[in-house]
Amino acid sequence: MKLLLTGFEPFGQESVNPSWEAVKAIPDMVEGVEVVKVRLPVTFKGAAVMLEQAVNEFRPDVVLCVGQGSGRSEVNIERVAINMADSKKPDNDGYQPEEMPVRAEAPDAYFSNLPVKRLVEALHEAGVPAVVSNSAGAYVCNSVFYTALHLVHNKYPDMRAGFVHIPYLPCQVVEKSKQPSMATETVVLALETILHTLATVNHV
Ligand code: PCA
Repeated sequence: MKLLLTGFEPFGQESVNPSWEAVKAIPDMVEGVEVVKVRLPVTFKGAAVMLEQAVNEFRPDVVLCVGQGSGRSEVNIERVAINMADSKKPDNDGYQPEEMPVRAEAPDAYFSNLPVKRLVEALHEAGVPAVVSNSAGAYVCNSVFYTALHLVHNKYPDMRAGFVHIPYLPCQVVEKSKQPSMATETVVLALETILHTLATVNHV
């Protein structure tokens, strides 16, 4: 199996993005799974282009994108990507879309074709707090998730694609009262558990 695993650069006031910290810690080969890692920009246009290029180049069996989910307290396995870019803050290019489609003349939404509930169960068995999430937001993460599923529906029907939002790192919440966080080692365990589950569970 070949896995394209993506994380993001930092954005907003942050100097680190927990998604890239965890993604870069995953070995290039895990239990016979070849892992290709890509760090995406937090830009609506650039991230989608880079993701599509990486998929075209590496032809992965699975694309798993990981992003910082500010305020989230568990690993969130996202169920649905919406065709909506609507941002309260500019991206790292200074671009701030309002109610724009991610892709023109494309469906309103796509469901992840990963076994989201099975992944949450596997994470619980591994001792990692995790839930299925029904919204990936309408910022860059959702756009990347939608782009991956658009590629599944239009170009690579055998590819599987999913998105995982993770909490802040502890170092990011030192001065953010009551904000949840999760250590990189726990997120790494979560990603390895997801990988193991996808490599061993065929179709759910
Ligand atoms: N989280 C943002 C974009 C990049 C990231 O790590 C989001 O949830 O859209």
